[in-house]
Amino acid sequence: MPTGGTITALCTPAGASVRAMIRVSGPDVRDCVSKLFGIALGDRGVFQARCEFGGGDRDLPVQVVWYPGPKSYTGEDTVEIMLPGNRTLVGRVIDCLLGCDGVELAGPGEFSARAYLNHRLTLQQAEGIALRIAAEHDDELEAAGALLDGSYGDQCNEWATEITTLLALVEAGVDFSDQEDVIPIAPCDLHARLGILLDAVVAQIGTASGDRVHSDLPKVVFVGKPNAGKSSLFNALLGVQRATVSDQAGTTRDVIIEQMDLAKHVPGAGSVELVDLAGVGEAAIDSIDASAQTRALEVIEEAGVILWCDPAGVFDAESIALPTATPIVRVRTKSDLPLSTGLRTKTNNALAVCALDGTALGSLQRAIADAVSRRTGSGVGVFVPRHRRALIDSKDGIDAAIGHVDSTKRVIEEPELVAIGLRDALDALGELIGEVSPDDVLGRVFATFCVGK
Ligand SMILES: Nc1nc2c(ncn2[C@@H]2O[C@H](COP(=O)(O)OP(=O)(O)O)[C@@H](O)[C@H]2O)c(=O)[nH]1
Ligand SMILES: [Mg+2]
Repeated sequence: MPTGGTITALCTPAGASVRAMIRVSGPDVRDCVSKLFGIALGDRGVFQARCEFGGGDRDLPVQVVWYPGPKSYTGEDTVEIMLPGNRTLVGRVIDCLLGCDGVELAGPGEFSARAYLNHRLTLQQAEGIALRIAAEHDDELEAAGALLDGSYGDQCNEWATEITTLLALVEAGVDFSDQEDVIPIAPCDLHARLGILLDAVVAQIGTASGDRVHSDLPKVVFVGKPNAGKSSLFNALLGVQRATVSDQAGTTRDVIIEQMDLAKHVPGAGSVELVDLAGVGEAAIDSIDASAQTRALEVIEEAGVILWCDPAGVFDAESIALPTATPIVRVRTKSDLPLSTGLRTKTNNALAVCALDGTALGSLQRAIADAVSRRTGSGVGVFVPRHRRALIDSKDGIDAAIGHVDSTKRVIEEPELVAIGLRDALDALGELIGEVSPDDVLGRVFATFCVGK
């Protein structure tokens, strides 16, 4: 990472705008500003100036905001030059700046990199800035905020502290294994604390872990009364007659799962599993229907996204108990049929679709893609690949550690193996928050565990 010289770049988007901002940062800022604008920079402040181009026959009023180091974004002497957002003018001012001794064009992210190197930003805050700039959705902005205000870093630190503590206790058990009466931590306590940790990390990653899910694809589940048109819509989305459609209530009795690639219709979206179910919310017509309904309710609990199908457009929450945390897309099925008079003006925020002629199936696919991203976008780690990898590695380590703890035993039988898993988990988190030294671990042994006892 190059440091030392003075760098400059346009910080606002290229193109026409009311205002553009050019930033200059580094040791030559004072000289450069005094040469170009005739300003002697003293205390932090805002200066009105003129920038002369070429022979002095034309000049441009600019505003110069001066941030002496180290209390600037980069930690170095910095000015921000405000000028009309015109490509040619911006180009001329930057040319003038580059004409000053020691000034070069900044590389991508170089201002933030300097801020990081000068301890003005943590790595996570720098990532937060990048994420905020690139954010297209509210949840990305929220995640960027959590990186920037440090709350995400605090969270990772808490996990690392807990792992460090547990590691210390487990290693204390190894070191004092010849002393029968010394049990730093009981297997059931360790198991419980690791379980809490694992759940928290898994929630942050945004998908369930290990054997708890068979497929990583989000399950998009069709929910509604018999004859709501669920199976027809399921077939229409897949483009094949997969599920049996009939006007007889209770036709669908099995759980039918098919994969659908949303990317074909929604750029950037992934694949999902469509799950067609028996209708629920009405009295069972026979014992097979009763067990199909019970199974359906179980699947609904596990849904990633619920498509709530109702041809009447009523969406009576009393009729079906739906999980509160799952994103729901309200689908008014059979949109070719008129609504009953009283409901005609009431849309209930539902998406009106018709399985027979394909009306609004594209909108439905986009709605599904949005709901899926809401579902998986629960954690910051989801948006920053480096974090996601580190969190998954950390999760794997905790998983491995738990695998070696038998909570029914009095002592931990394979503390070395537990410790290896915890070390892996800690190393991975360490990548996010900065190194955790072995001294740290040692310190905690003596802080939390009384050897003399
Ligand atoms: N007019 C109309 N009828 C539909 C539509 N979708 C389904 N149906 C009919 O509604 C009845 C029940 O459909 P089905 O998909 O089996 O409903 P399910 O019980 O919810 O799976 C069948 O007779 C379908 O032909 C639609 O969009 N428009
Ligand atoms: Mg059906």
